Amino acid sequence: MRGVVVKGLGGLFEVLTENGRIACRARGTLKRDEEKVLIGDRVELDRPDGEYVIAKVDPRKNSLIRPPIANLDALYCVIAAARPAPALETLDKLLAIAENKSVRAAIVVTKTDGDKEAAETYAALYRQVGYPVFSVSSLSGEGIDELKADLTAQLASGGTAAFAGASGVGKSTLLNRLLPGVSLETGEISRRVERGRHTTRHVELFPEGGGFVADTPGFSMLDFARFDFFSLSELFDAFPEFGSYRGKCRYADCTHTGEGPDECAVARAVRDGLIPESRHDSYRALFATLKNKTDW
Ligand SMILES: Nc1nc2c(ncn2[C@@H]2O[C@H](COP(=O)(O)OP(=O)(O)OP(=O)(O)O)[C@@H](O)[C@H]2O)c(=O)[nH]1
Ligand SMILES: [Mg+2]
Ligand SMILES: [Zn+2]
Repeated sequence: MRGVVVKGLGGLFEVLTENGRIACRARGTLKRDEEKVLIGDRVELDRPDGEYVIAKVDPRKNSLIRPPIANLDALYCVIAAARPAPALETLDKLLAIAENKSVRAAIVVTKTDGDKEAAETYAALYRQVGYPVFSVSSLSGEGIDELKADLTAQLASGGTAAFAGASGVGKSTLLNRLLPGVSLETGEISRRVERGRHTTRHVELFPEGGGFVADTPGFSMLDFARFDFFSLSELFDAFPEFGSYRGKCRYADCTHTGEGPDECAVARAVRDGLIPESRHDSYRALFATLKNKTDW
C-alpha cells in the first residue's frame, strides 16, 4: 500500500493512505539510512508480520532541512508587521533556499492590525524584489481571502505548501483561519519566552483542497547554523532580482560583495534603488558563510 507521511513523532509516523491514516514505524534499514523518513515523503507500506512498516521511500522532488519536509511545491515565508520584528537576513536565507530547490516562494506579512506602516514597508520591499506578497491580519480577517485564493491554486494540482518563519509570527493562528477543519495550538509571545520553547514543535501536513498544507515550528536565531546550504556558485541564482545584472560587472570574477558601483552592476543597482540594500546585505552575509564552508 502507498501513502504520504503526514506526521512523525519519536519514530512513529502517520501515513495517509487510500484506507485512511495508518500509524507505523520505519523498517530498520530505513532508520539507519542517513536520509531517514521526512514529512511529505511518498512511501510504500509493507506488512511483514501483521504490522505496517514504511518499507520504501520514493525518490524526492526536493527536501529541506529547515523546516524538515520533502516534496515541497510552495513555501509561504511568514513575517510579522508587529512583534516579533522580522530578521530580514533569515527571511532572505529562506527565500534563497526556496529558489535553489525550485520551490515557489511567497511572502506573508501578518499582524497588519498591529503596525500598518511597517506592514506596507515590508510588502513594498518584497514586491519590488518580485515575490508575491500577501498582507494579512488573522485578527480582523484582512487579506485572508487573497491568500486563501493563492493557496487554493497551489494545492489544486496536488501540491504541498508549507508556512515557515520565526516563532510567534502567527503561522498556526493563520492556518486556523485558512483551513476550516484545523485547530492548531497557538501561543502568546510573552508566555513562550517564559517556557523557553516554541508553540508548534513538529511539522505536520494537513490534507486540503487536493494537496497538503504544512504548519512548521518557528525559527529562532539559534537555527541560523542549522540551515541547509547550497554551494557558493549557486548563490547568485538564489537572488532572482540580481539576474538582470548578470555579466554586466566590469570584471568577470566580480563577487558583488565589496566592489563599488563603478565596477559592480549589482552595487550600482543598489545605489540606484533598483535592488533593496537589505537584500544585498543578506547576499553578502550568505556569501561569507558559503565561502568559509568552501574553504574548509
Ligand atoms: N494582533 C495580531 N496577533 C496575532 C495575529 N496572528 C497571530 N497573532 C498572535 O501572535 C501570537 C503567536 O501566534 P502563533 O500562531 O502561535 O505563532 P506561530 O508562528 O505559530 O509560532 P510558533 O508555533 O512558535 O512557530 C499569538 O498570541 C497570536 O494570537 C494577527 O494577525 N494579529
Ligand atoms: Mg505555530
Ligand atoms: Zn558585481
